Amino acid sequence: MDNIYEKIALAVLEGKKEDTLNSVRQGLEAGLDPLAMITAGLSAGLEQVGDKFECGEYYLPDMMLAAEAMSSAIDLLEPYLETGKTGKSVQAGRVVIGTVKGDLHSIGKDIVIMMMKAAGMEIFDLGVDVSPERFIAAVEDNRADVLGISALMTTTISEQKKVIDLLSEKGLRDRVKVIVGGAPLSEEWAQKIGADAYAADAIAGVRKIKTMLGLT
Ligand code: B12
Repeated sequence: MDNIYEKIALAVLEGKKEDTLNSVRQGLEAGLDPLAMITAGLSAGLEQVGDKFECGEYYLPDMMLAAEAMSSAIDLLEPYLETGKTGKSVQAGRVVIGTVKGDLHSIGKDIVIMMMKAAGMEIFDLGVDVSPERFIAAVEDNRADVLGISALMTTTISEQKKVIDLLSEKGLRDRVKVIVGGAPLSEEWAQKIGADAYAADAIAGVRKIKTMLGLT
């Protein structure tokens, strides 16, 4: 079974979409947990892609191919996750979520969204490259309980602070819980910018939201 995770990771690393999809299908047939395929297979492969990009072994097109392979596999897995986890959907919070301005990374956010939906939360996905003003307008318009802010680059995480500062400026800070996420972040960063919570991954994110909303 470990072998399938390795095959999935390798297919992502090599940017081979069809191989990735075939290995994931194989995993489903073998009864592997879809979430484990995401974490131990797809994400593990993408992590290595990031490392290779950082040391100059991979270029942008390599990273794009890997991202495309991963996104297709996530689309394939989504229905299995949603039905597998909760069965009946229970409303458990209204969440506005997006990736900050200047940042086009969507994969992590989309996994978080999938897990939130599986937990019965209502999601308002703003996509990527979202300005502070759009975040704030969406919080107001959708009467959000929670605002999720994703940022994947050291050069864009400061945008998270801008969103939280604007919330305070508009007098909305007490109305909504803010959770931040993204690979370069830390608990310390979240505290420094005045977020209510930080989560290192999608599962922790859902757990923290439930705790913040008093649902557990
Ligand atoms: C795939 C990828 C891309 C794809 C993105 C495709 C897409 N649709 O998302 C493409 C090819 C477009 C891309 C472009 C670029 N990228 Co890029 N990319 C990556 C890569 C390899 C993987 C990111 C990813 O999807 N990880 C997998 C997911 C599952 O993990 P995750 O995003 O961390 O999300 C999890 C948690 O963080 C958390 N989480 C995330 N968000 C949130 C939000 C909330 C609310 C919560 C609770 C939790 C949470 O939960 C998620 C699931 O568990 C990373 C390397 C890395 N190790 O991160 C580089 C990386 C982020 N990219 C990098 C760079 C430099 C770029 C470019 C500037 C390259 C260039 N020269 O153009 C551009 C920037 C474009 C832009 N303006 O945004 C650098 C950033 C360096 C830095 N400054 O910090 C990295 C770190 C690579 C590296 N090692 O150098 N990239």
